Amino acid sequence: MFKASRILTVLLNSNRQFYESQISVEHLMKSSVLSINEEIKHALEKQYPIVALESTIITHGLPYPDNVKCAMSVEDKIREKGGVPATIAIIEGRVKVGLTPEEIERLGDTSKSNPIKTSRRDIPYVIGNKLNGGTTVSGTLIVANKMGISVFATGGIGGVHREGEKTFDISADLIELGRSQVAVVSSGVKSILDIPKTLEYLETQGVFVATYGETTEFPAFYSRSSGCHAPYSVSGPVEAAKIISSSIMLKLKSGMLFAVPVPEQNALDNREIQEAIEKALEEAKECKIRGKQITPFLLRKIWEITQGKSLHTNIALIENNATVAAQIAVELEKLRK
Ligand code: PSU
Ligand code: MN
Repeated sequence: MFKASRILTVLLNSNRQFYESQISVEHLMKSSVLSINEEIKHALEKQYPIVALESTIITHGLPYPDNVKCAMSVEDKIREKGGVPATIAIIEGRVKVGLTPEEIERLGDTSKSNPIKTSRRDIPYVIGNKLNGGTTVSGTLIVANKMGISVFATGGIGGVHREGEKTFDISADLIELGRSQVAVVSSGVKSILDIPKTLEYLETQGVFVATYGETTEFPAFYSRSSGCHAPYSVSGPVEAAKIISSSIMLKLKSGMLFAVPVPEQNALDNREIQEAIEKALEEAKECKIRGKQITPFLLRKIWEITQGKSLHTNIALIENNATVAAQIAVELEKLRK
């Protein structure tokens, strides 16, 4: 009896958390900084399995028009599995949850939209000046968390950069993951970063990290192996959903990272990609590229060096992560009902 009432209290609290986030969202909407499209509003109300998507991939990660094509195909992958995609971006100073195809096209044509790569610290500037912003993983996590969206798909998250101990270049993604009740599905982090330090930092921030599938080897984005191991490995969407649900019930309020290796047929040869990365890093050093410019710079260089191969792999892994995220979101909603 005692046990049952305790469980009920926990359940009520987790429901309350959902309503609390709704109340603050209503407040935000009145202030006109937030705009949720009708499909997402309906999905939130009905508790459909929503998957959040970031938009820096569109504005700074991939070149136009591949970026637009990719953003659309990723949404399709989510729908195919019964999920509802919510691409998040800032358009003319309003945070948009769920973009129309026209909005994706307009934002993606970056020579016209002039988007700002938007992490937490950039949000007030972009909104205050009514600009366009591609939200990074950290920027998107803030919005998804406020909306009560529990699953989020992307390609790769930011991390601790190589020589981070000297430069202090640690992505805001890691800190935001530590304080958002959202599960991110990604292909790990790129080996342009320091993967062991990134994993250590995630542990410090209290982020649950697991690989998805048979292995515990943490994937390195373009390739399936990094030589580093994640603390856990989950077998599939049902297990992932149970773990996410436990975190929500306990109101841990910290994020989770499910690292999905790029599908075998799309993986790049480890040596080839390492060479491309080394070359790109050298060029970045020569050109004195720093701060928020470094990730987009390296992505572009690697794409040039591999003659477009890395771009193909990048798109394939995002699509695959979207499929996995939708499957997890579907299982999670089953547990909530
Ligand atoms: N990794 C990619 N493609 C990307 C990014 C990372 O393979 O587009 C973007 C994501 O939006 C991520 C951001 O959140 O870069 C991290 O940037 P920084 O390292 O400046 O925090
Ligand atoms: Mn940085």
